[in-house]
Amino acid sequence: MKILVFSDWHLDAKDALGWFGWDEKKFIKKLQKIITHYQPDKIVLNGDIFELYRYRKVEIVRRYPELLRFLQRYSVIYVRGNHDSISHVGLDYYEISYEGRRILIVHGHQADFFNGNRVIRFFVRLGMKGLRLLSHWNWVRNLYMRVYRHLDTKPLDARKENDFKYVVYALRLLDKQYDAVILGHTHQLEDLVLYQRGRKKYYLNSGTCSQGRFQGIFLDVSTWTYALINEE
Ligand SMILES: [Mn+2]
Repeated sequence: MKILVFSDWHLDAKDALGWFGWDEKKFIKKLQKIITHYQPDKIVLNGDIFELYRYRKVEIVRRYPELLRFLQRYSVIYVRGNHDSISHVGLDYYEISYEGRRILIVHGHQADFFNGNRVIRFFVRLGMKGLRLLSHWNWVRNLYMRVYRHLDTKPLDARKENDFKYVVYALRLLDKQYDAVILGHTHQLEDLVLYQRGRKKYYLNSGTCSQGRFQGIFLDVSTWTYALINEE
């Protein structure tokens, strides 16, 4: 049982506020290469794949027809994140039980007070949509890009920003319940190996494929090995 996990693509409508930053064809090529190399049984898209804070789903689907068609050739599981929590497709989390091991794949915003709160998410979405309406003004667009860039790179300096809460969240789930917990949300590719009563357990984070990054997690449940995928 082999899985590939990706998250936080933030697929957009290819406008000035877009955050995905990949040429569709190049991105498909990259995906194809990774899939050929790892031969996964399943691909899990672990949240924030669609940027629904700012766009309607149909606008995004129209802009990335080849990518979405490409994904249909594989066994793909969609898990919802905070940016696509209103999506009609997708699960809140995905669980695998295989050969005595339990794996949980969940986006991770549940660990964060602001993003985990449905009411706050509603107002953020409202604000983002409003911002988009005003984005034909240069200064609004520049302000937006500055704010978003700040938020996006923030978790890279985790020690300063106390993003330890995601590790703590994962550790709680790993205690007794799971053998591996895979999150996204922080845009920070990371791994942590721990041993509990002789069991080797993993906390993994699938990072992001936005802004020219290409990150993800490969997990082979049978051999109990994993790999961090991190390419430009
Ligand atoms: Mn998120």
